[in-house]
Amino acid sequence: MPSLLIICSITDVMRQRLSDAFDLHETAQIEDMAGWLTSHGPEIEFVLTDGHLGVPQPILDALPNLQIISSYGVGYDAIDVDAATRRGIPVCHTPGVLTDEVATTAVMLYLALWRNLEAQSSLARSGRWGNGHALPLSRTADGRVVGILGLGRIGQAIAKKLEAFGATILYHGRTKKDVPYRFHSDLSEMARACDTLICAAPGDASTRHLIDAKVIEALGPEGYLINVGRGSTVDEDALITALADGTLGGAGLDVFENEPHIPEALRALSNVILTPHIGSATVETRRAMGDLAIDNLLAQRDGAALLTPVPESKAALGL
Ligand code: A2R
Repeated sequence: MPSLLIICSITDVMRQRLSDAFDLHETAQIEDMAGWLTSHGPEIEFVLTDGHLGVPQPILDALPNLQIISSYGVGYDAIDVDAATRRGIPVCHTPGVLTDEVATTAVMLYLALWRNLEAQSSLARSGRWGNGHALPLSRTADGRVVGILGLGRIGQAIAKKLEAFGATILYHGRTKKDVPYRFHSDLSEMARACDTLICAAPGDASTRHLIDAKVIEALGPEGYLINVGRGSTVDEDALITALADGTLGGAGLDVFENEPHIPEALRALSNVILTPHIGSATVETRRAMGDLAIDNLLAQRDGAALLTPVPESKAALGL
């Protein structure tokens, strides 16, 4: 059987399916990675990873016979697609199958922020309810103006779900789309016009710190920021300063600049909801993502057309 190097953590269902088709090698179980690569690197033709771990350069360099990198996620900023392309290696990802789940995560953070869910839940759990303890009224989540940065698959699914809450949708991106929402070519201007700014854009050089101090200030003391895209899109230091001094009302964050590290100063704030990058993390969606990531590996093994190569591989390698 062909050899597969697994860099990310996988579910038992995935391991079962993979072991029927490949000889599995998992980096988590290899003690001396450099030594192992020297002796086994040339055997590896297939790599499975995720959007967070990518393929570290020393590993990529030590796999001279690599045929494909299949990533278990939609974002692929941690993978050097250019380096892979130069060697004719396609990179595949799992777009579409996680769209609704990540959008639901954004809506969950949206509702939790506006209705002050974390503090209300803590009060209920504390046993102090009814003894004169009550929190100030929250603000309504209905009828808000929501600005979406990155109206792609996930951004559009968020817009659809928030329509049920009577939201007016604005969006900012590189291109104006044929959608019934108002386009803003200027992100700060959109931030000034909305109550909640939701980021669903990918992490790359073009989006790095796009949400900076100026955008955060434009969102304002009554505004909320939600990020389900990539941590690198937000200037985290500027965000922490603005949340601490009241320049920004609050934030719901599922992604961070230096995962899994979340700065202590951010964790200490009471006007934030923080989740550990769980956008797609449900049994059903992870199963669909795992299946698609494996189907891409099997297509490569069988010489069939790849199902979901990333756009850059598709264009450069004519897939
Ligand atoms: O190319 P456009 O105009 O459609 O905009 C894309 C937008 N985008 C940007 N917007 C503003 N400034 C940029 N520099 C920029 N670069 C990209 O992000 C597009 O509307 C959106 C991405 O949509 P999709 O490619 O359909 O990706 P999907 O499946 O919605 O996932 C988005 C990201 C992933 O890359 C992960 O980082 C995360 O959500 O899970």
